[in-house]
Amino acid sequence: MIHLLASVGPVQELFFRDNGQATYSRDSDLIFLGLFWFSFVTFVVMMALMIYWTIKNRGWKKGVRVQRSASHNNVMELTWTIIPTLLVVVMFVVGFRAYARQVVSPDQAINLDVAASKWSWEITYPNGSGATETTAQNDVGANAAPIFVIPEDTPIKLTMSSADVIHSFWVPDFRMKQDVFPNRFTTYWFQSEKLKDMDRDNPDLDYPNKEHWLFCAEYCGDNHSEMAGIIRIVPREVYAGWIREPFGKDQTLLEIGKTLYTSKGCVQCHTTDGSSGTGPSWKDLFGSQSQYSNAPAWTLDANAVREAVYEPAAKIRQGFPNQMATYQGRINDKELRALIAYMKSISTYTTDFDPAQTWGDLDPSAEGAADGAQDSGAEDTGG
Ligand SMILES: [Cu+2]
Repeated sequence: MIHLLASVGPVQELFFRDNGQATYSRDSDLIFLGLFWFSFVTFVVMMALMIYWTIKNRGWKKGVRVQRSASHNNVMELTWTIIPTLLVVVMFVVGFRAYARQVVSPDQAINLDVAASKWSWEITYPNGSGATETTAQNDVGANAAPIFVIPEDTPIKLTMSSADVIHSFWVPDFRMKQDVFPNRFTTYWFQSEKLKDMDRDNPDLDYPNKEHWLFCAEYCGDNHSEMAGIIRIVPREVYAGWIREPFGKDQTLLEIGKTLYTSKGCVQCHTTDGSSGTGPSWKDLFGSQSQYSNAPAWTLDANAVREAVYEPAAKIRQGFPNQMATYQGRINDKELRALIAYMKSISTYTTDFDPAQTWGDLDPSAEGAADGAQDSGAEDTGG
């Protein structure tokens, strides 16, 4: 009935405006606006009747005797019990069905892992890659936000966990948020929309695309308001191509390191201009002599960086808290090398930095690995 009403153009425009993007954002909008307008109309009618009867039956007319009010009326009492009960049952059924659609993901959904940490979002794809692109610097507060590509018209299931405190995955366009906890998985699914040819949220891309902002909806510390990302819906063949080759072979390690610095969340604690942050600045860090509060001094070489990334508590830099979570399983070897290239490029203690080294240079015999990624990519986008 509600759906039938909502399909009439002007009625939809006035009462069921639908700006959502996920399959069930329509449910949410229908229920919210349906209840809103139902309450609005009920309120106006009841207030009008009350005022009318108050005036009509006022008891202070001179010479008119005030009537006793009725003490009991079975028909009326049954009516005002049964009708509201039925209305509440309808609200429950409609709401519960929409809720069930939100929480139960379809079997054929693509599974993606989401890791939240102070203060960034990471999505890990079936090929092991994360975001390979970010928004412009200063787009969200002082920082850039990672861009996550998602194939169009596909159910996507996110399995989420947090490395530190409670965060909340919130995409306003999808009308849903879900808390993300440490030591426990929560899930979230959405159906990406079908793209129309004229969809160009990002006009710089030469293919249709839709972009949805992702935020953290659970206050989680200093940079909570900058914990954002973009869900970019792209055509399936674009997604398949990206899964095959997340970073271009010709991209330099330096370029990729800069992207990863933001997309992996390093930017939230480490500056690159020497100013202080939660962790030491990367400016002039690589190759420098480091002082630790729980270990002897050490020259910060590639292995020291690796240890700091995968086992951050092993050596705590003097003057800094033991706050970093491990990036084991979240940054792979190649990505680490790209990050090191970036660190080298901004350190005066570096002697062996080659700015021309490319992603493809890292493994010249990558044929086998690339084929593997292609297989899993094709499998996952086929449905
Ligand atoms: Cu958060």
